[in-house]
Amino acid sequence: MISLYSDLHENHAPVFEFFRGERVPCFETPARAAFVKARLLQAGHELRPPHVDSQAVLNQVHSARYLAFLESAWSNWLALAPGNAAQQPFPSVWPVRTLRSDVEPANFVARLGLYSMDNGSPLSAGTWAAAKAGADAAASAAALLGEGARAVFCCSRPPGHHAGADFMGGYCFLNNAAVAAQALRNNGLERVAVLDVDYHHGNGTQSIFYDRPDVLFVSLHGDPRTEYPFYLGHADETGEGAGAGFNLNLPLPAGATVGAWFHALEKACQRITQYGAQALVVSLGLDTFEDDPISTFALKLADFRRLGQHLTALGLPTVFVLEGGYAAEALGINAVEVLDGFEAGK
Ligand code: SP5
Ligand code: ZN
Repeated sequence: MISLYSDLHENHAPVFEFFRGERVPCFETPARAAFVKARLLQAGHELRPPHVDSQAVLNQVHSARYLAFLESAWSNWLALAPGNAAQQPFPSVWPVRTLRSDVEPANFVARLGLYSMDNGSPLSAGTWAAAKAGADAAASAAALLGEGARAVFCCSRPPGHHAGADFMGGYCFLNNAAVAAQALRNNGLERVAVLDVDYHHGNGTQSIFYDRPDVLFVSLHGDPRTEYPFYLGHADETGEGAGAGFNLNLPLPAGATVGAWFHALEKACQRITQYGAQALVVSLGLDTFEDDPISTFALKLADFRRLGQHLTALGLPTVFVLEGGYAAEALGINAVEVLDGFEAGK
């Protein structure tokens, strides 16, 4: 399987996040993708750089003002104070309910809050370049499928599935899975399915396609009553308008068994088959792993191979996009196990 990889991800190096009011080391690190890259090479996978500019597709899935903000954010932050290069900015105020989000403030931190769902996605010097390289990988993967590839893996970070049309969050800035799905649509496929198996609900991807029947979004994840992102991902979210019936959430309680997880996966796969998807985008989060430091599911190495086998049985051209997974050393082994399970079939 071809894997797409760019060193530019290293330039997005978040230092801290917040946990219960304390600054703690950020779980989303450059080492994550380095471990995956190393394991891909060790297992004999071919690595290529992204070769397609995603800008036109980004303009379809994200708002113009959000993209303009994100691209200029670091230079605007540096312009605020001479010492800012050594600090990473966090938002501290958000336009929740009754407050206006249509008027963009001039104040940088106020704009950061306008375009953020949490204070857990620190910006760094290379955030735009890293995120753009990930989006380019997603667009490149779609192009390779158009040329006949059976499957392509985007070994990219930061992840993307929490990023909505006009906001960042959950370590995510640009929604790579949405870029892949939209690029496949642009290539002429009529029905594309996104299957999100990250521990956390893919709120950004869901919201981008919520009113559209041409991209089915299916997600299995920790129940948002107790798990991040908390404010989306319930079973009663089924789509709206023309998209009614084209969104399927399969939340599982924190601590759910591996058996329950695979039962939900089977339901997800049945829905994708019934939909008649012509291609599949997998938001491949591996934070369902038993040793993940921020999650509560219990998948083991062999379960990731089994996941790959279930996905290949769908018989669809498939783009895999790396999302979460914070047991960094195991991440590469687990990710490649999914890909090898997919390639080996049943
Ligand atoms: C892409 C992705 O997986 N994003 C996840 C973002 C989660 N952010 C909130 C993390 C909360 C961490 N809680 C730490 C619990 C440690 N016991
Ligand atoms: Zn996650």
